[in-house]
Amino acid sequence: MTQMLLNQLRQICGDANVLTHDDPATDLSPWEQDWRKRVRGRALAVVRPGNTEQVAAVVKACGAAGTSIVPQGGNTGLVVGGVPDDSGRQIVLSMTRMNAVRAMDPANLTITVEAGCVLQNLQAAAEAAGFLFPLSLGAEGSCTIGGNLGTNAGGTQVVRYGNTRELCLGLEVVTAQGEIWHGLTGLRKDNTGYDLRNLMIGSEGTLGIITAATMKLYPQPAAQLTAWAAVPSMEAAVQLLGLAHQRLGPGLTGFEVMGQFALSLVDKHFSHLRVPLWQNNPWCVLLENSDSENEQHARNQFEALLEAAMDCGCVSDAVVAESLTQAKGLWHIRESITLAQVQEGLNIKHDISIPVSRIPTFVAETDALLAREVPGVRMVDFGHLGDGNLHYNVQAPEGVDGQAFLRDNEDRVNTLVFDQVAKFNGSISAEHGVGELKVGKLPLYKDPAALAMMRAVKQALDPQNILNPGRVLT
Ligand code: FAD
Ligand code: 2HG
Ligand code: ZN
Repeated sequence: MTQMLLNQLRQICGDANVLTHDDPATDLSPWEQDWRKRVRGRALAVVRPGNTEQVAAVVKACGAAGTSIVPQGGNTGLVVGGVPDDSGRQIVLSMTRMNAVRAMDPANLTITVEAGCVLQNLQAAAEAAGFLFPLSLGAEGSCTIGGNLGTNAGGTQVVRYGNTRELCLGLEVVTAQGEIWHGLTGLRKDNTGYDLRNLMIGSEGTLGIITAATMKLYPQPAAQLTAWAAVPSMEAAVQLLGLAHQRLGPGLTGFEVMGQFALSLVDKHFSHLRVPLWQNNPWCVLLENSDSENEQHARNQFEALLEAAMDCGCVSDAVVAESLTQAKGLWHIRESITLAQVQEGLNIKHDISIPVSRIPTFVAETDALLAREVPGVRMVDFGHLGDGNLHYNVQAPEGVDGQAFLRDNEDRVNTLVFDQVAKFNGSISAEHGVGELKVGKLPLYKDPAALAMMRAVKQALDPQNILNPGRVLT
């Protein structure tokens, strides 16, 4: 039966695009291991379709054989959602060969790309045509638009442009039955029934396989400036955010907060990056101003904002990047925190959202609870403060082995943090998704009526449970 399925898959996609463990020269670990190296699965095969019809035929063949499918893009997900389990019976459907830009419609301000298109290539295609595709995140050199849609990724421009969902106008999807939904309309208005596009986005490969998407384009800003500000407290950071909204309006395209310990890890592991102002300040903020007039206008606005912020005491020191290279350098420091944390050792990640106004109290209270529960624990706090989204990550105490720390503490640390998140009316996953990592916790924190509707949707669209089983819902 298994051999019959593999033969069918080879007929559909070609021998070279069905990789199995039978060939000792083929290393499947890039598809079987998650980015954080927390889980190593074992696939029956890695299948790499080249077009939508092949995806549909693969799904039909797998459905007939009762074999489940794990869709995968760049495999940069952080919640164990895109790698197979260890049964050796699932196939990984790698979308990376489907990476074409299919169409550009400048008048409609849209671009249509295949799901395996790497985010950076989509940004570059938009730029080459004189437009901006604003989705931006640290993994943009390897994540794909299919994975971004699958997880409804956020990133650093959400404060102005929204999550991936807000950037999408149409989808092409292969259903669990192997049918093709041709939904690449590019329409900004369409009230003909249930919103299937938004249902698919953020479903983490459990409801359908996204094969292509029509995404929104924006005019490029006339000028873009970046500032790095030291702030004396999280309260001050929130105050600065309010001022930035007031003074910059829609020009505010990025507002990131970074805690001192998070920056110290970048300094320790990537000392060549020259992190500014971190040593004497508990928090730093990275702000971006995208101006529709010109650079001088942007600079004047920024300087006026920082002056006002210093007057009211919410900024203690600041630098404004003098060039694009300097600005990129500042962003690179911000995007290096995740990698610096990897260098420091295994850690417990929390990707949470809380109403912005309540973040300072949340952090103060939860830091104190954690310090009492796990003495010596080191907090790697950073993230998208403009969206109320914190990466509230917990690193083992100095000198404690990461593996042992996770084994002894992960569950109770998660429970402590998630209980606090619930108390503050927040979400236990702001932008990374649920995957397998949070699937056990979701029923404890999601509204029961919402959870029941989610189960009903899954049952209706994928009654055989062949699309990414065990992720999002169990
Ligand atoms: P994968 O990891 O391959 O898959 C992710 C999920 O989507 C899986 O459940 C998979 O089954 C599903 N999927 C993949 N392709 C499809 C498809 N075609 N159809 C249906 N389902 C599919 N996330 C943020 O939101 N904001 C950030 O700022 C951010 N920064 C990151 C920085 C780093 C250094 C890293 C490593 C990750 C970061 N992420 C961030 C997490 C990650 O979610 C994103 O990188 C990205 O959205 C995942 O895309 P991918 O192509 O790698 O997807
Ligand atoms: C980011 O904002 C990513 O850099 C990764 O979402 C967050 O490493 C993390 O916890
Ligand atoms: Zn993030």
